[in-house]
Amino acid sequence: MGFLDALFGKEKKVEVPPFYDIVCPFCFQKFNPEDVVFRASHSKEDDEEFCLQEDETLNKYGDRFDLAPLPDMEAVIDPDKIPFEYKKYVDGVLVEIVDKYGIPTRRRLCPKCHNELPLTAGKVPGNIISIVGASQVGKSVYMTTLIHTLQNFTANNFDAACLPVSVDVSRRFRELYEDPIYGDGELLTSTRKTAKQEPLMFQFKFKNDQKPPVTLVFFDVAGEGMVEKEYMDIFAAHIKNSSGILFLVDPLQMRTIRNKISIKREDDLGDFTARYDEPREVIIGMFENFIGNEEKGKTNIPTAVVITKSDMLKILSGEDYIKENSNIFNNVTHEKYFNINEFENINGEVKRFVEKVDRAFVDAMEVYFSNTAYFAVSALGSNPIEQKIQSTVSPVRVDEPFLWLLYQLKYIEGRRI
Ligand SMILES: Nc1nc2c(ncn2[C@@H]2O[C@H](COP(=O)(O)OP(=O)(O)OP(=O)(O)O)[C@@H](O)[C@H]2O)c(=O)[nH]1
Ligand SMILES: [Mg+2]
Ligand SMILES: [Zn+2]
Repeated sequence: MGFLDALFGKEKKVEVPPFYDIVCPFCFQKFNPEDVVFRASHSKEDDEEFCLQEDETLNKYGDRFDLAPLPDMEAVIDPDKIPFEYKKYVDGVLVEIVDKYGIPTRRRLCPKCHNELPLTAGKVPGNIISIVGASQVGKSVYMTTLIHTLQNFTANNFDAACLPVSVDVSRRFRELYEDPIYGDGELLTSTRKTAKQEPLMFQFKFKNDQKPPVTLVFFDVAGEGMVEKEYMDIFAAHIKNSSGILFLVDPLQMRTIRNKISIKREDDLGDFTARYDEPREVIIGMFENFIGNEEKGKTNIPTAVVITKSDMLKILSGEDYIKENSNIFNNVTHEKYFNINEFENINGEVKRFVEKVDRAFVDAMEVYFSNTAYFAVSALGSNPIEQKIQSTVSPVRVDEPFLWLLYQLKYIEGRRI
């Protein structure tokens, strides 16, 4: 045993912090678990403090999404007013209080917006993964196939399980995303800016208890809002408090590629995005709203640049852009470890491709993001015709950028295989 080992004890225990800061998955403000407030679990008509009442804070939150005010509800209790012996802590986190009527409540609310927090908030590290990108780049479809793949394949490949945090999340994911795409072969309508954005939360839990679980918060933003100041005011907080960013770029939205593909397609029937914003505008929108305020005007949040709809690039193979036998078109499975050789190949190839077709975009990425890597995915595996998926959904490389983020966040190990 070496001198240092002897001094510090060989098995140096990793200190687990007693709690984690909570980032509210609704309004994205960050706070200490001690600062939560509670919703009473009952009401008393003759008590002004405990009668059913309007929750102005919660209504103000709903207002941003044009939601009608909610009916009167149970009182909000500030735990500061509760004596210590009436508070219950689990793993260092305040989880329950008993009110003056002796009735307990476990409904923890965000102090800033009064939405109810998930059970795990503050107990395990929460990681918001933001999916950003211009209008119609494929954010909603990608999120759907990514979550589907994580639940059905990836989790198992990494000795983990990926489960929705609540029955409500499970139902919403199935009804709004999974069933239309996997069941009916229908595409989704463009995500509306004004619709209330409820995050989809999943728990990625390793079978090895020593590894902390990861709470993943997916947020499906509306692309049309990404370049608008007002919309970004709300979402800047969310992106800023993310642990990782998936920055989606549609090759069909890059001018050079767009022209090439539209000539080559001739009378192919497949869908072709009509609306498009240059991906650089999304960076500028993000810069104005949060990156500009970061140290040195740069963000160090790991950011995966993900080229979507890679199936469309097949049309270009033969050109000097992409070879027919390119890695981009082959699905790969990362198992147990993040495969670093495979990663380096794809990162190099995709980055060279983007440099060729949109040098200015790569330059902008380099100026504002300090930790990036490049990927290419096809969420569907083929091009839909008239908003209908033609064959079974067969995603290509969809979980790779996500696994790179987990690797960057040190949840999984990387190996040269
Ligand atoms: N060829 C091909 N087309 C795709 C793929 N994924 C998405 N698309 C096409 O892109 C369109 C837009 O996808 P969405 O996921 O709805 O795009 P979005 O980024 O959520 O768009 P907004 O909600 O408007 O911001 C779909 O209707 C499909 O036509 C893919 O993997 N391959
Ligand atoms: Mg969408
Ligand atoms: Zn909140």
